Amino acid sequence: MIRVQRKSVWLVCLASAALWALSALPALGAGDEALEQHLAALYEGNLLPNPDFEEADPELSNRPLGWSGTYNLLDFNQPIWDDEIALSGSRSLRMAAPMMTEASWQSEKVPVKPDTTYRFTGYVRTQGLEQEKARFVGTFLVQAYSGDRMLFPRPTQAGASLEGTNDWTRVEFTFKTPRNADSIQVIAALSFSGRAKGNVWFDAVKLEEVTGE
Ligand SMILES: [Ca+2]
Repeated sequence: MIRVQRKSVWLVCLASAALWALSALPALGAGDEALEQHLAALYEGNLLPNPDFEEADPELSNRPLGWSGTYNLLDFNQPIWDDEIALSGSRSLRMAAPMMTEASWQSEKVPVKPDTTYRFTGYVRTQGLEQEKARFVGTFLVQAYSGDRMLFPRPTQAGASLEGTNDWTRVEFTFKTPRNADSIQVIAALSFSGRAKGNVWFDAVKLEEVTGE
């Protein structure tokens, strides 16, 4: 009898410890080595402007420097420079779409070398993201250009799609630029080639040349 009671006490202790551990979960990022390393080296060799979306455009103080979002009057989607939810610093890019639409944020075109391998890394968070026959939703894509001409394939490369509700998720891929490419645009997409609705956030993006790997 006494043994059983001791066992029960142990179980209660274990359950309490488990609950305490859950309530004391560290903030996102702490203990995530890949994320910590990514944030610490975010500006090292990064070709993208304003990669953590903290800096305002000096011409338009309510817009992030180097990035623009699509807005469709019919579908009421809103590109939002979010100052409440962020992975790094205090800002992120958000696309809020109450109705099915095709919408994304895009970077300026950044110069790249042709026939060269690059790596893209960024983070996505989604809330109630639903899609309708879209090729890509809730992810990042890259598109290569020769001057003003968009090169095939379109897009050049894309990350895995995220649907539904997800906490900050890493999206990473490498790609080789086409032989005649001279610039790359990064697309942070609610949806691409098809429609979606819901909320999606983007933060901490990096485009870097892959050397010596
Ligand atoms: Ca940020």
